[in-house]
Amino acid sequence: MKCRVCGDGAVIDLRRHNANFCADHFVRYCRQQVERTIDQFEMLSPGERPLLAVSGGKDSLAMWDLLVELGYDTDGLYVGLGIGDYSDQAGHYARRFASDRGLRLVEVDLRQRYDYDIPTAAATTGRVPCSACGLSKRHLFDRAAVDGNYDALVTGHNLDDEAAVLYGNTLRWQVDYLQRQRPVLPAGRGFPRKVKPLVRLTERETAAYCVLRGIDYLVDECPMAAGNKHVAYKEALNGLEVQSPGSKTEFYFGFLARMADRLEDEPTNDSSDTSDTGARRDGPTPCGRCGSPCDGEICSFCRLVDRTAGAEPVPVHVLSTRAKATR
Ligand code: Q46
Ligand code: ZN
Ligand code: ZN
Repeated sequence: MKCRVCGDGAVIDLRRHNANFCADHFVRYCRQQVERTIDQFEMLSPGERPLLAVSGGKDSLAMWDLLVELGYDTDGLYVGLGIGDYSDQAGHYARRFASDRGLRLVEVDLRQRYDYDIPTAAATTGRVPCSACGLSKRHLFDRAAVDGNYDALVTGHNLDDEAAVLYGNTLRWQVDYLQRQRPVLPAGRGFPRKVKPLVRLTERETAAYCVLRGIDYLVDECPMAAGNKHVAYKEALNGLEVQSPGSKTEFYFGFLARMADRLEDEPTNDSSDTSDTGARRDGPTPCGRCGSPCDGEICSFCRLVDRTAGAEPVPVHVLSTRAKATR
């Protein structure tokens, strides 16, 4: 197996591109893919200062490394979700990455700052853990990006993530979600610009990038993700990809090129759900409690805090066992 560029021994084969790369040229390929995505979708301009949502996993740490390599002065934001050992380890990887490279990592710990954690919020409110988690993260990331005067909020969603979300939204014809499924959402109405520069790289590629760049990341999956529908969608798409390499790219980028604009003026099924699926944003009224944009008087984050803060902490294993049993 030889590198397509230099002919040296290759370390990775990318069937969807019908190409193999040596370590050097694979790293360059990743940078080029991210650079191309940033340019094509006008995500960031030279000199802009982004805030990156950091989880301690391969995607967000690869994203951080790539942004810094491309010259963006990028700070990270880590939210401590209180998901037992998983969160402890995630925080450790995020902190180590930042301190080894002299980068600035801002931290918000849900338990310390708001007196709740994700397992307890899910148990108290009856929400699916990922829904309580997505709502919390979205609120805190948006807030930090706006309050910190960052030019954009960056997330490390990769091609597998976006194709799986698209698959789920298409299965249910969630037009309102599909309308918002773009790699760039412009700033406005109190929200920051949101960008996803990693959408041309797959999970396998970001993992390989981390290994080749010497980036240590949390390999374990979140215990709350067991049975998550997105895991099933990813598996389905992986099956297709084996049969027909390039399917995920065609599905996602084909949607952006040929369908996203057409859906713009479609009437929606107007769900006010803000689960982590690309749902619409709340309306423009400032929340009476925290000032964030929201539909009613109090935003969904403040309502979540009201319902769960101070509740008896629920251990992770109770929730993850319950989630597996009910899915
Ligand atoms: S951390 Fe949170 Fe993910 Fe865990 S609870 Fe679900 S959403 S799976 S990215
Ligand atoms: Zn090479
Ligand atoms: Zn609020």
